[in-house]
Amino acid sequence: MRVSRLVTLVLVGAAACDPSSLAGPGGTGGQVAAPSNLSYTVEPTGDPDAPAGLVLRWDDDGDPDLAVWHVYSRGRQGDSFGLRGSTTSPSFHDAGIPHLEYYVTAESVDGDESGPSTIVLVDERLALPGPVQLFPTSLDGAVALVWDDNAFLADPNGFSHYRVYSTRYDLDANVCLNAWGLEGTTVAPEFVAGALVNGVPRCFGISAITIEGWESLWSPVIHDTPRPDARNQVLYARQVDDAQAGFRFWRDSNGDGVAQDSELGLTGAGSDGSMDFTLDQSGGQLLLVPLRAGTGVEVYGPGPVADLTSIDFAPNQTYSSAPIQAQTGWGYVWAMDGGDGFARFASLRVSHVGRDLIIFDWGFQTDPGNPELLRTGE
Ligand SMILES: [Ca+2]
Repeated sequence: MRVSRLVTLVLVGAAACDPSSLAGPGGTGGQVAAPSNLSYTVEPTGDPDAPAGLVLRWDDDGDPDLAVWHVYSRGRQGDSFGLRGSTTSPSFHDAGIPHLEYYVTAESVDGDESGPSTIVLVDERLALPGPVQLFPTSLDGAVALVWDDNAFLADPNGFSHYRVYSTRYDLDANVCLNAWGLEGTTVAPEFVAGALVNGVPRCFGISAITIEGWESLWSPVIHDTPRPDARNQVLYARQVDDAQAGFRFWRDSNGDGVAQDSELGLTGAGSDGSMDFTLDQSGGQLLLVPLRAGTGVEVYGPGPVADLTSIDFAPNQTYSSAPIQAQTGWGYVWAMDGGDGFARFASLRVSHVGRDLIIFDWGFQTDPGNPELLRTGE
């Protein structure tokens, strides 16, 4: 067996790269058909030049005469193909830097080898461009990341997903420590890295992955520090994560009529009718939807506002319970039932509208009936 394989490799080496001229010991006929639908997936590591390996897959035609498949590869065009391995599974894991080209043959129980499958070219040129810009937003115990979707736009059919990496940041040395780990993956160009410790800075970088597994260069690496704040509140659309889709400015849990810190800025389920509002995906927009009886909202002013503190006063008007579109940079004023015969007013400025979530700043006037909104909910 070993002798016949060596003879085969010599013949293959003389046969250049035309698949029809590649054959096993049994020639191109054989008792079993050549494998079909050979494809590959690269295993990304974070380093575009050093994938962890590659997985080949092909169809199992169920032929009872089939004994084993043989995988052949070569590292460069012009080299001869060599046997990379044999397997009884219709897949093959090749660890390390992948070779350039692969094909597979089938061998029958009688030792007859089929002709070759088509050759797959493992082409790192399929890799997408890295995201050109990455923007962090400090959150309470988390960091929200948004980046340019240029990798997806470069090849929507070849794009698979993004990988988000993070590591510790050394504030004194102003460097990201070399202990990068995978934070998560996402299809949308946005990600919230959660369960972070407030006051501890972290570095982040993003790569784009093709459907073959090719990894792009990274986005610029940035660092950010999560911190407790009444700004940069994240709310998800209820269709995406109902448990984090509801927001209530103030809930007087202890019934004393006073707004303690722990009663302010509460997130909960978007399906919970006691929340002030939820976020709803509708027709490609994200809508702020008042929930609780007595809660209404109106846009503040004729256009975007520079900051939350630009919303300094709740206009004397009717506040509608109708849904209203969340738009980046725009301000919103809320009126709510304080439960004591007086209204409560709140301000909200949307700083980011994504596909599945919004980020916003908010302020809440704790003084019953007072429409002054400059004081934030911190
Ligand atoms: Ca209270």
